[in-house]
Amino acid sequence: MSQAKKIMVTGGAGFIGSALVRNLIANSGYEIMTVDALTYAGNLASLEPVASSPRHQFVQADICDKDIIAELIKNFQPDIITHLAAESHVDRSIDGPAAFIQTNLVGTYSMLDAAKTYWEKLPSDRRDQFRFHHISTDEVFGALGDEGFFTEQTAYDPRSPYSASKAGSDHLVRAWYHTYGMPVLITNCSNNYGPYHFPEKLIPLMILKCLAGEPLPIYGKGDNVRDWLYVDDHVRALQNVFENGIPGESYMIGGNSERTNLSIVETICDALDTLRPRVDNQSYRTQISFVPDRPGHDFRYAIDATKLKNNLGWEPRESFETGIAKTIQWYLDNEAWWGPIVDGSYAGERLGTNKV
Ligand code: NAD
Ligand code: TDX
Repeated sequence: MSQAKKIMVTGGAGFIGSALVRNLIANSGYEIMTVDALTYAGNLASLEPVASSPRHQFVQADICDKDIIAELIKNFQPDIITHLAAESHVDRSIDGPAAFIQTNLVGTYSMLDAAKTYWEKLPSDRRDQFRFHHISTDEVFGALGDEGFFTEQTAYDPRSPYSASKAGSDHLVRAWYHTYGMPVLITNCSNNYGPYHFPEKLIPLMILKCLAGEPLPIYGKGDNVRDWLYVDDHVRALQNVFENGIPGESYMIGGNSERTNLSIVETICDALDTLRPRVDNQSYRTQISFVPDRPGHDFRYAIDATKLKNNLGWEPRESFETGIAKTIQWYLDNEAWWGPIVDGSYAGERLGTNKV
């Protein structure tokens, strides 16, 4: 019997990485090593469902530490590296860009360098099969107006410290393909949402602020648009790409679910009015509060995922309505996961004003 294929997942204690690990352990035969520094955004509780699996191991390590990463790769002998570790919150990048430059740029370089040293020494059949899959964002393409979509051909035009650092990391990954021939893949996805999402991002933040009876801070007029992708649809796309994608190519992943921020918050309020009515029977919409805009706020993101659909047969399964219903119910049922975050160092205060 042939050995199970091995995947190293960086950032696997984060929101998307942990969804990838949980899904792969539940639905495939892969053996997985999760590598994560456990920053404020990493949470071992998100890996609880796979904690007893003999096919999963967790290692706490910083991707910027090239020697440790090289050692981990050499010992584990992965067939695939999926690279998700990053600083991921735009607002934090406005207040403190340094960590974004360090992890997203220096850390990605460190991963590429360690992966190349390993890949070059593999026997030729395993060398050809090896994949380095870099997980990136649609934010590298800048902002859209009312019309149009991002495609694989869209020119890079990042505007925030976060998106600039992700754009730089994409360029590094592509350079390792063109210069050294390393078999890389890049995916650029839109805004994810779903269970285990750290409550500083729009959707989980609004759900928990509703429940806490706090104001719901909407930046500007709430008319900015995002294309929402349910996280389990995203991880199905990631598996499809690292199994079937063509090295050197990139793939856009989107949810076909454009919504204004205000409509997202109103949807959450209306759902909670039914599922968990306020004691005073007022609507949660009364908590909506318009606050000064995010500096440099990109107006609209929207993805054309035709390439992924036509070439690899992927489409999202969740509509926004089904995905948001599952997400809200998950937060109502899983205070054991978010309670310690809210009670801990994270205060849910406004970030991204460049005043901290
Ligand atoms: P997240 O912030 O929830 O998780 C990031 C994880 O990386 C955390 O577990 C953290 O501990 C870990 N990490 C951070 N710095 C590290 C370091 N130096 N060494 C090792 N581990 C480190 O992020 P996410 O939302 O799960 O995003 C995952 C990836 O997907 C990121 O690369 C992000 O840029 C990209 N992405 C996210 C979205 C989204 O909507 N969440 C959309 C597009 C792309
Ligand atoms: O309190 C808020 N009020 C508000 O109006 C917050 C936190 C956000 N917003 C707005 C800003 C954005 O237009 O909601 C929208 C979504 O904001 P975030 O959840 O912070 O996500 P965004 O900035 O769009 O970036 C996300 O999607 C792309 C992820 O955090 C990135 O990692 C990913 O690359």
